[in-house]
Amino acid sequence: MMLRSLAVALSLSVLAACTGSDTVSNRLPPGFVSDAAEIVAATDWAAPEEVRVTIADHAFKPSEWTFHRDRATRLVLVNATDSDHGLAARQFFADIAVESVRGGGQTLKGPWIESLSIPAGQTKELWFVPARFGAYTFECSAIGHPSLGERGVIDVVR
Ligand SMILES: [Cu+2]
Repeated sequence: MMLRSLAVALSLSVLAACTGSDTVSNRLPPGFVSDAAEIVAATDWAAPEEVRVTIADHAFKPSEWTFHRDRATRLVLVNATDSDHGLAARQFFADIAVESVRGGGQTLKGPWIESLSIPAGQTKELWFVPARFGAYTFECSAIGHPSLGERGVIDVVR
């Protein structure tokens, strides 16, 4: 019994480590949009296009997201579950210019993001500009969640 509790506690801490932080960088990660700061500065943030997504029942709803290149965008991620989730989308992150990540009582300024957490019951907002056209995949960064169906696709179009 003791061993079983220990194993559960360990696996929970591993999950927390994988989804528990936002990594916003002000130093260019390899392959990311190099002029992201300039793009953010030149963009009007008064009325960003909003895409709203809810995480529930082991899924992102909707799971197909369409964004418009060069448009100020606000991706609202609502975690309607009592567990932690995260957005893993490395190639998509490489192709956007990030204004900020908002939620949990704080605002993290970009211009580059490498990981995004959506803790239990919280709402996170990613304010960004898609800087390249592309078709991408994304998935939850919590271990085991993608295989339960927590994944999807992103298109950046004209
Ligand atoms: Cu998840």
